[in-house]
Parts: sequence; C-alpha cells; structure tokens
Amino acid sequence: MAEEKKEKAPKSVDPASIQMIEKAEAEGISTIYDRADKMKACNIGEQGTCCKVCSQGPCRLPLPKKGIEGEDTRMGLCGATPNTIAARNFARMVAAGAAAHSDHGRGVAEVFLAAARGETEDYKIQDTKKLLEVAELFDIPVTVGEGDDEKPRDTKEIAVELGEKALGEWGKQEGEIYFAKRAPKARYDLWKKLDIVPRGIDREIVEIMHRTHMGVDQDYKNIIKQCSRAALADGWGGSMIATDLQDILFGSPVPIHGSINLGVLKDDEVNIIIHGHEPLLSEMIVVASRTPEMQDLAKAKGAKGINLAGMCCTANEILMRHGLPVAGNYLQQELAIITGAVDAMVVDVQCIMENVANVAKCFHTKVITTNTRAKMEEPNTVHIQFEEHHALDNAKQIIKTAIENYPNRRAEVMIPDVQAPMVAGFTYESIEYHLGGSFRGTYYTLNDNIINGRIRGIGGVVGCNNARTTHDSDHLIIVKELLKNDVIVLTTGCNAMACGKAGLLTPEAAKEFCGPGLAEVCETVGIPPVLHMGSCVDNSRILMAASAVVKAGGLGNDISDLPAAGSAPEWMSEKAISIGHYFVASGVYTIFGVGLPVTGAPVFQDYIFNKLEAELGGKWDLEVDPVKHAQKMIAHIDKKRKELGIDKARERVLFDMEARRQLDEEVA
Ligand code: XCC
Repeated sequence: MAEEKKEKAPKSVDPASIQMIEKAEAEGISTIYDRADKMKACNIGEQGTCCKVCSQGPCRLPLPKKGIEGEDTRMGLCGATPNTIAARNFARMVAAGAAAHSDHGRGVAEVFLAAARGETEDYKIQDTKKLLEVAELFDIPVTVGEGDDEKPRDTKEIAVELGEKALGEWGKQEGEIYFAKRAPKARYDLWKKLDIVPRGIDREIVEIMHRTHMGVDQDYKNIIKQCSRAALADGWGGSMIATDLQDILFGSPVPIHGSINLGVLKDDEVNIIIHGHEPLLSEMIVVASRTPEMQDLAKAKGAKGINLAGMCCTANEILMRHGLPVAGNYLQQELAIITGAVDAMVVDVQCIMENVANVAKCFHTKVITTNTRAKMEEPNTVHIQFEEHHALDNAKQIIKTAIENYPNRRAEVMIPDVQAPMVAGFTYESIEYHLGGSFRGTYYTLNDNIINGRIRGIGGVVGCNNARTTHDSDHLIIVKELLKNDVIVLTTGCNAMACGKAGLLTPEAAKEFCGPGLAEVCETVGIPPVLHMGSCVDNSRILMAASAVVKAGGLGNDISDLPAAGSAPEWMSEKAISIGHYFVASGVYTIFGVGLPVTGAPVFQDYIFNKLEAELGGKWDLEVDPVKHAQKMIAHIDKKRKELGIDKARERVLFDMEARRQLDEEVA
C-alpha cells in the first residue's frame, strides 16, 4: 500500500524537471526517479539496525511491528544491542561525511600552499584582507618589528605560514584545532568541559573507524561523544578551513545576481556543466573559458560561445564568485543530460550519480572525470587528470574536449524554457555589511530586530535532494512556512538551489512570502528573506554568523541560547549527518526530514533526540511532514525567545493577514 502511495506522489515540483522526467520516460531512459519507484529501501537499514561490521553477519535487528514490550532483548551474534549498532552506523556516517568535507579542505590547503610558495602560476591570492584576519586566528604574526619599527609583514610569508599551519590541522595529534576558539566563549568552554574539542581532523575521523570496529566501543553515549569530536573537526575544522582558504584564494563572495534551472542551457553555445564540489578546478575552467583561444575555437566549431553552468555545490561556488548560471541541484544531474544540449559534464568529487554515464550513452554528452579519487568504469567516460601545477592547461584541455563534441549534438535538443533570477553570495561578513553599512558594519541591527520581534528567529535550512520524496517539495514548504512566520532563512547546498528556482532568493520575495515583520526588515535593507550562503562546506559560514549574533549581544551567551533552528528537509548524503551533528554539538536544535536511520533503536534515538540537549544544548529531531517540521522549528524558536525574555516583544507585532492588509491600506 505504502509503495502504491509513493508511486502516485509527484516526482518533482519543479516544472523544468517534470518536463525532463517525462522525456526520459517517453524515451525509455532510466533515471533515479523510476528506480526509486521500483526499488524499495531496506526497512532494517532504514531503521539503522543492520550490523555489518564483521563477517558473522550482517545481523539484522528490525524493530518488532508492535514496538518493544518490556525488555529489549534483541542482539547480534556478538551481543551488540540495537543501540550499539545504530550508534556505530550513525558514527560511520559522521566519519564519512567529515572525511569528504575535510579531504576537500585538505586539497584546498595544498593548492593554497603551492600558490603561496609560488609553485604554481595559475593561482594567486586574491583577498589579502581575509588572509590577515585568518592568519591572526592561527597565531601568525602579521607585522614585524616593535614599537615605532613595527611594519606589515610580507604577505607572501604570511600566506606560506598560514598554508603550512592550516595543512597541519589534519595531522595534529594533540592539543586542539585553532578554529575551536572562534566559537562563543561559553560554547568553547562547554566543549572543553565535555572533552570534545577536536585534537586534529584526521585523528578524530580515524578514531570513529577504530571505535566502531567489531568489539570496541559498546556504549552508545561514548560513541556519540566521538561523533561530536569528529563532526566539530569538520564544521570548525576541515569545512571552515576550506571556506576561508577558498575565499582568500579566489576572493570572498559578495552578493551577486545569477540565474538558475535547466533553462540556463543554450541551444547555440557549447554547454559545459561543472558538477561536484571543489572550486579548485571550476575556478580554472571559468578562467580558461574566457580566453580568446577557447572562444575562437568554439566559434570555429559553429557555436556562438561557451556556456558554463554549475550543478550541485560546484554550482554554488562559481555562482557566488562569478555569477555563473546554475543548471540545477542534485536530482537534476541526469535530467540536464536528457536535454540533449550538454556537450560535456565535468565532474570531480561527491554527489555524482553513477548513472550519469549511462544517460550520457543515450546522447552525445562526454562525461569527463578529473580527480584521482573519483573515476568511472564506463568506457564512454574520459579522464582528464586535474593537477594544480598545470591547472590552466588541464582546464583548457577539458574545454577543448567539450567544444570538439559540440558538432556531435543530435537533433533532439529540448531545453525547458524555465529559469529564475536570484541573488546569492552572502557570507557572515557581507551580512554584517548589509545590515550595518560600510562604516558601521554590525550584527546589532539583526539582533535588534530579533529582540523587537520583527524577526522571530533564524532558520538554517540546508542539504540535499532525496529521491524518496518529491524533488524540492519539502524544501519549499518548510522555507515558506518559516518565512510566513517571520523566520529569516540562511541556506546552502541543494536547498539554496530549490529556493532559487522558486524565486525565494530575490528581494521581491520578501513582500510575497514573509510575515509583516520580516518583510519590513528585508524591504528596508533590500535583501532576500532567504540568504544563499554557499555550498555545503560553507555551512561553516552559518556557524560564524551564529557566533557573530551571539557576540553582538542581547541574545544570550551561547549559540544554544539563540532563537534559531537547523533543518535538512531532503537530506541523503553522509555529509548531511556530519553537518547535522556539528550543528547539534554547536548547540543547535537540528531537524531532518525523509527519515533517520536511528528509529530501530528507541533508546539511542531518545538519547540523541532528547537527552543530548542537557549536555550539548542542541539535539536531533525527525519530522517527515514538512508543515509539522517547520512548526517544530518555530516552536523551538519560541521556546528560546521565552527563555531570553523577548517573547513579549514578539506578541506586539504579531499580525494576521487581515491586520496586514489593513496596515497596507493605511500605508497606501
Ligand atoms: Fe550533494 Fe553538495 Fe547534498 Fe547537494 S546538498 S546533494 S551533499 S550537492 Ni551539499
């Protein structure tokens, strides 16, 4: 029955995607959408209680249909309880997610160091202001001499020292990661007290793998403690270093216009989709595509030009820094190829569906892998190794491959005429500027508006698409419900793209979607009510924004005091679990949609959903109904407002639609 119901659910709410899904169905091309119909998820894995950490299993411990009556006697061959099994599985997801983000960060740090040392000509440091700020956080002197003789230190020297120290964060065995102290003092002190300040990034990830090996850590609370260390090593370590060094190397984003959806593809230009995560490659492809050599080559092959478009988090990176168009989010990668207009899909790491190679076989599209860590076995894919010392040459070779493929395009090109304008590229620094102006940049304005109740609270809504639920639907229902209730939304990843496609990333969205208080603030300042803060590693920007709000004063001493909540409505990646847990460990109430693989272990679930809050100030939650999901976030925000004693201020500005209409008439 349940399956039958799922089949009837629409596959997407995005009109461009619906057109392409229909085209795929008509042409018999298999996509994730029809596979999700045909293949049911494993119900034991879904509950988190399948153990496969040794070869005596897999031991499967599903929750009895009637639930647990009396003592829970379920155990695996070795005696592992459902709590141990679910906690171990959860921890391994944290480890994989933290590893993915952190390996991305490591790659950036390596290129940063090569650029600082002058070993590569292709990358240059662009944001020296941020270089100096970040250097100080790493205890790197930015001046030389003393007293009257004090003068600025050579920026090259600073950059080399920063690159070395940043890279050292991965292999550090003791002490603590530098950025832990960027958190509000109360938060840092709590981490110290709980002994969860990460020592080094790799160490914490490796320790999860050891502890979850057969027969090691058998206390789910102790396993979660290590999850906290590793997840914090991601959020305040690997991801934050990635974000900061990318900003220094490629320039810090500032709000910029862009456009999004499959309609950004062009039928008379060479379309190259850059898909994946690491901007090291995509930045160079942008540079190479603008050279006369590449432009001329494209024209020689009959195209009007080169059209670069991003997909998944790479899209967010090139959008934020260059305003380049975004073709779509995770569940649109196969669909982009089905337009027949993609001459090359260039991929690096993470979130690349293996089936893109199969879909590409039905068209002329070349799938180009570029990273030693991520190759594809299908013979129709090409590998062009991207190497930082020859970055520009590699990028040109990639573009050339796409251009040469342009004449192979077949007749059946069908690009949906659907795209939306948007503003992206907010950072915790640019929010400060927008709310305070260039001379008095500050978070006080935001805090004031939260205190006086115009803004009810802050929602961080992030994360993936998931083929087990209608594409983009839960993202949009939740975000719109928050806006209606005066909750400002900070977004990253594939949620940001869902919001962009639905027109929520424009200043005009404030009037249409927000409650009166939030609409007033956004219209006064001229910002969208949903602030696009980048890719998944850029969730670190949300941590920094939350810390800045705490530091501005008036809303408590810790992130856990803020009227704020986090959400990943359509998550699917292990990275989302790592992100979720670093938000929880940073004091944020964090709620996921779709499902969480913990429901087969009620005691463990109760620990992370309820008891953990007493320790960390943040906790996990799950709600698959999107309206209830948003309401739970709002209830948490209201609870925090009450604890802060600012709930009364809020009551004074609570308008219903009728009151709002009246107000509009009065103003008119
Ligand atoms: Fe991947 Fe980053 Fe998830 Fe989207 S949100 S599906 S992780 S692209 Ni990052």
